[in-house]
Amino acid sequence: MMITDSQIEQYNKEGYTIVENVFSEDELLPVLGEFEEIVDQFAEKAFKAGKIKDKHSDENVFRRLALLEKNFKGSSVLIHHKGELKPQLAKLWASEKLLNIVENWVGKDISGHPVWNIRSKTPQTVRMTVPWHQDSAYLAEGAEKTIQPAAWIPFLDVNKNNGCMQVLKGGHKPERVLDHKLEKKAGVKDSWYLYIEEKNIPEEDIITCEMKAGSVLFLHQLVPHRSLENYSDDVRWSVDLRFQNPKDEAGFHTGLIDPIIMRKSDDPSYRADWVNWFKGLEEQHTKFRGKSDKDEFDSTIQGSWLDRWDK
Ligand SMILES: O=C(O)CCC(=O)C(=O)O
Repeated sequence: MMITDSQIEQYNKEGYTIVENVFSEDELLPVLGEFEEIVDQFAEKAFKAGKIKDKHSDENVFRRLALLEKNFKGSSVLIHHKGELKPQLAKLWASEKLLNIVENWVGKDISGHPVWNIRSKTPQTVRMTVPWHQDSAYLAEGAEKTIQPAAWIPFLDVNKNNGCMQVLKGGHKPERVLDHKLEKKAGVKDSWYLYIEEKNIPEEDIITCEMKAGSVLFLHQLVPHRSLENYSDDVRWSVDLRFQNPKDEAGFHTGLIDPIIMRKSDDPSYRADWVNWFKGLEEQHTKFRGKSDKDEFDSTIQGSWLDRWDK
């Protein structure tokens, strides 16, 4: 078991824990290869549509999107929203390593939650810097009662300079969803983010989570967290993947897609049915992006969580 009793305890008490070296470079590389493919496909499309003049094809996966973003603002948001789940990332998500860890909170039956993300956090990109929030605030009321740990996994070493995560130690303890506001209303153009006002974040409880690539930050669904600005030149690639027990409420507004069952306690040979789930994800994507006649380079999205707050 990769997680210790004291880390499990820390998660329960403080709302987070970091497990180091869960994934090796060899395990991360195939997923980075998929990010590369996603960026390449995007660059080809953007080039054909006349949005960019240089595809920056010779740049590596940590640089290329940063340059594309410089040439065409919104590139990274489009990639983030596309939410393209490919087989290697699916494999990592449903890996024994992650399932054996989250089993400690979720139980022996485990699903993956439809809210998951590839974060292509390009340097100094306002819409890729996530303000203080609790994950449950993005779901339907009541879902905060479901144990729903998130696994946040960086693909490069992360620190204060390149946009690592911060969590509010013990901030899940009130066991409720705090008041959230809409960034959009506060003047951040085209933002879909919710935020908790800084006055409600006690500075002395903020933990800055500097981590090595392949380590995993586990977050309780109610612990406030945010990511810092990326002041480096590289794209801070990470994923956040969520889990829960299949019998519990997912709280996913659209109702378009259920959590994907990854482990069944009564059937050790069971494997997740990714093919059908991928289809559901595509429908979900269309719905979030709004009307289907929308320009495919328009990076705005609609989200039902925006109707829950700040009325
Ligand atoms: O990766 C980030 O920048 C933010 C991630 C986050 O806030 C989340 O996973 O809920």
